[in-house]
Amino acid sequence: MEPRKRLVLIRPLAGVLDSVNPVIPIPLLAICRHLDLDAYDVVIVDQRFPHWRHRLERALAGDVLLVGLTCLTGYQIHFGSALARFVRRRRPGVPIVWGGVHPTAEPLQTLRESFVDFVVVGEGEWTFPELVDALAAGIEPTSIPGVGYKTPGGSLRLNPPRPLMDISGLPDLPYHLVDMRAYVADLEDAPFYGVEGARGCVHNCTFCYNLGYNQRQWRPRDPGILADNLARVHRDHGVRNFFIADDSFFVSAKRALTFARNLVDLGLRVSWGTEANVSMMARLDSDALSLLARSGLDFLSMGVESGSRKVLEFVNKPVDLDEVEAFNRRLRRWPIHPKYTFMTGTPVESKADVRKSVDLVRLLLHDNPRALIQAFYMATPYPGTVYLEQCRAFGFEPPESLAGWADFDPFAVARHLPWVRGDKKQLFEFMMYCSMFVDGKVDYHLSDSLAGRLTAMAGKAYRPLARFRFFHLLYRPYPEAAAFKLVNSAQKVLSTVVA
Ligand code: B12
Ligand code: SF4
Repeated sequence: MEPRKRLVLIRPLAGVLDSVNPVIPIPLLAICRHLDLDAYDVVIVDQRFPHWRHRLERALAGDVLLVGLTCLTGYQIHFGSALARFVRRRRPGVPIVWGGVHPTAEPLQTLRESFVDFVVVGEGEWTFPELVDALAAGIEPTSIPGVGYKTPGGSLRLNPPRPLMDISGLPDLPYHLVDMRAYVADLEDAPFYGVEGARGCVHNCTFCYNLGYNQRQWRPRDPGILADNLARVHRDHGVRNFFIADDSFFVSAKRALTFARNLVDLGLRVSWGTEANVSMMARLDSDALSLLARSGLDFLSMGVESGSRKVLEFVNKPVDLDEVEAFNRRLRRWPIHPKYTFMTGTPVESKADVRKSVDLVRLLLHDNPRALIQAFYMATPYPGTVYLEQCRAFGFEPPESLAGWADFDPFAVARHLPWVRGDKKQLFEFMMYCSMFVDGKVDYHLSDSLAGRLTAMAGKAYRPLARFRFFHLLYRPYPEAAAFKLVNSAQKVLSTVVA
């Protein structure tokens, strides 16, 4: 038998706090689902763990066929680029493949870089194995849908896109390719992200990647297969709390309830959470909500985004604020945490709009003691979104290179947004930072690691002051911002030090 060629797959760090609660590298495991593992030796290197460099160096010393990196827009570009340069220096002849949400949205810009040889656009389950086989056989991937490459003359080519997959029968991730203990060791309370229930969404909020990426098509996995997936992870790895990493879980109420019924029938003592849309949840009757609670549904992350109808209209968010208030009150009967996401910083937003969001948060937290809010992240014009085009009309100019997108993280994007200046900048940044501490989310979501516990303790101590400031919109002066900014500016420094 021929010795197996090695595929080195890297999950770059996505920020200095990214390793606090390491989430299993779903994209990298997903692309190995249909790979011939008898023919290839896969080594996954996760930069969130301290031994990553040693592991990468050892992996690169073998018979390496290619190195693959996954990348979102934002800080992960800093770290991914530094890692790709490192690989290029160590093993100049080894092809480097980039995939993920960012290379999908900006394939040609990504491919232009000297440390990128191929990009995979969209889903990689089939494209990646085909690319791997082509490279192993020394064949140019000119006819593989979803691949971008450089011609020998140096011009950039994008093959036609690959149609979206049918994921109904999608098998479990090949969990054995990572050391699962590293991802579940700290998960006493925090949920394990590592199970996919569906892809896509039927809505088209302007700021979301979905319209471009999933073309508004919602594709579910079979509810029985999904329940069995949870059962296997529970049995084999002792995981008790799950986050089902979807964009929108409850598009089909019938399927969601079948899944819940399956969990109950399996007798699993697990808890789970996922993303949901308030109006879809509000349609469910009491029997349905009771069944969900019995199946272990512990939290629902639901996008509200703003308390201002003007802002909601601008971003095309399908939210009825009266329905949100009513559903939040109704949900009190069940032991389910509603977790609302908000954002701030859109070009049409005034202080009066922000005040409406604050008032809504006060009401939601008051009416349901289990309610939590997500931090008010700065609305970010991600590539491939309609929101980016809306922002252009307000003077925003998108970056023209891969490196330019590295700052496109909610914590760093402000300097690219011409309307976020002076008083508004202070207001929006205040909302982002202060909102992290107004409820119990730091206790609820951080892992049991030392870093997680220390962050939770600091957050708890700051909470009374944060609440007072937040609900009175006391955003000037805001000296605490300096501490947050220090953490952010460490990103760039760290990315140059690590590679
Ligand atoms: C789980 C999740 C998280 C986790 C883990 C993120 C991480 N960095 O690992 C947590 C909670 C930490 C998180 C945080 C954030 N997230 Co998030 N998250 C998700 C979520 C719900 C699932 C991701 C996932 O695993 N999908 C399933 C996998 C299989 O799909 P995939 O990643 O697209 O991978 C496929 C292809 O892209 C391709 N592929 C991917 N990588 C590679 C590599 C190679 C070599 C190849 C060949 C192919 C390939 O093949 C895969 C299989 O088909 C997505 C939404 C979604 N449903 O995808 C948002 C999403 C990725 N998050 C998003 C955002 C904005 C954030 C935050 C900035 C949110 C915030 N406001 O703070 C932060 C910071 C993220 C960061 N910098 O790391 C955006 C990204 C937008 C963008 N342009 O990058 C998304 C798309 C949500 C959205 N609706 O816009 N997130
Ligand atoms: S409802 Fe959520 S997932 Fe769907 S388009 Fe809007 S933001 Fe994206």
